[in-house]
Amino acid sequence: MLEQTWRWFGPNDPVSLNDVRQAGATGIVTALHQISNGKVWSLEDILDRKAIIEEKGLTWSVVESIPVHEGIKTRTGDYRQYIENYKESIVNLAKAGIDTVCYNFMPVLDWTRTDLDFPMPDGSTGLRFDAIAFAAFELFILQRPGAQYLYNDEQKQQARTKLDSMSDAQVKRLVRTIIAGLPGSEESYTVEQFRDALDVYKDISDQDLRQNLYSFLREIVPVAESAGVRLAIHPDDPPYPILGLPRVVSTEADARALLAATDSPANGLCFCTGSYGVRADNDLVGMVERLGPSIHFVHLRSTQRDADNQPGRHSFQEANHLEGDVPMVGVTRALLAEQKRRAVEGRQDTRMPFRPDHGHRMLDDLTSGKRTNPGYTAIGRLRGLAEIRGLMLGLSAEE
Ligand code: DNO
Repeated sequence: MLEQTWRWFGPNDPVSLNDVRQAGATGIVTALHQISNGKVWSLEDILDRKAIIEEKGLTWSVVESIPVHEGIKTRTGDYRQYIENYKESIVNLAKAGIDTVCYNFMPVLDWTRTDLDFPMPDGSTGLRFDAIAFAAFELFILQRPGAQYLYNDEQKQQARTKLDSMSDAQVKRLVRTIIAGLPGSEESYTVEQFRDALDVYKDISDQDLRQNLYSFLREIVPVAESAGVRLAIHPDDPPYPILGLPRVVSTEADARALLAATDSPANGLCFCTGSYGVRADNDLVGMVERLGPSIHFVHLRSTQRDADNQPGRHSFQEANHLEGDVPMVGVTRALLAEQKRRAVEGRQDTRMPFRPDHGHRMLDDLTSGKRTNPGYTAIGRLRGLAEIRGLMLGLSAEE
C-alpha cells in the first residue's frame, strides 16, 4: 500500500487533524504558509509544526510546498539570496527528519481554475477550467497585449458571448478565481499587480525558464541529496501555456529533461494525475512505468475534458477520483509495482506517499454554510481516499 496522506493547511484549516485521522490517512502534507515566500523556514518553526502533527498520532510526511520565489524563476533581483534561503530551509527540514519536499515552477500563478463551484450531474460541485471563460478574462477584462493573436475569430466571438451573458458579480468572481490565489498558492494579485507580474515575463521564453529551472536545480539538488531530502516538482496546472507565459513541466518529455538536467536520486517528481492527465497525449500509466523510480510524491485525482476540446487549450472539470479521463486503476497498479520494485532493490523510500487530491463539495458542505477551501473539502477528499484505498487493497490482494 502506498502511504495515505492528506493535505492540511495548518492550524487555520477548517479540516482538523482529528478529521484527518478519521478519514484514515496517516501522513500529513503541509507547509509553513505563515512564512512569506523567499524567507528561511527556521528549525524552530518546523519543529513547532511537527509537534502539533505528532501530538495527534500523525506524521509530517511531505512538505507541499516550499514556494519558489518569482525572483528565482526569472533570475532577477535578490534571487541568489532566495536560493540560499531555499537551501537553508531544506537543511532545516532534514534536521527535523522531514525528507520529501514538493515545489512547482509555474510563473506568476500556481494552479488556475475559472469556476470553483461548477455543478456536477449528481448535485455536488467541483472545480472547472473553462477555456472560453479564460479567453474572456484575458481578452476583454485583462486586455492582455498579445492575447488577441492566440484566438481565432470564432473563439473571440464565443468569449464575447460568454462575457455578455455574465452578471457583474459573476465577472468579479471569475477575476477573483483566476488571480486572487487558490488554496496553497502563495501569490495573490489585483488586476494591476497581475498585469505587472505578467509583464516581467515578456522577454522570458520557454527555453529561458527551463534554463532558470535547471540552474536552480543545480544549486539545490546537491544540498537536498546530501541532507537526504527528496525533491518533487509538481507539474503545470493546466499543463499547457496560459497568458503567454512560459511553461516547462507539462509533459513526459519535460519531466525527463529536468531529471536529466541534474542526475541525482534527490531530483524527482510529484506525479499529479489530475494535472498531467488533462493532456490526452500524456500516457499516465506509461509515465509511471518509465519515470517510476523518480516519483517521490503522488497526487491522485481525475479530470474530465470537454468533448469539443481544442488540443492544447482544453476545458476540463474535476471528476470523481475513479471516473473521468485518468486511468486510475492502471496508474495505481503501476505505482504499487514501483513500490514493490523499490523494496526488492533495497531502496529506503518505499513509503511512496500519495494524497487524494481535491474533491467535490457534497452532502452537508453544500447546505451547512460551513467554510471550505475550494477543492479541499473534508468529505470530497474522504470519498476519494476511501475509493483509492479500496482500489489499492483490491489490487494488492490480486497479487
Ligand atoms: C493544487 C495543488 C498545487 C500544488 C503546488 C505544488 O491543488 O496541487 O497548489 O500544491 O503547485 O507546488
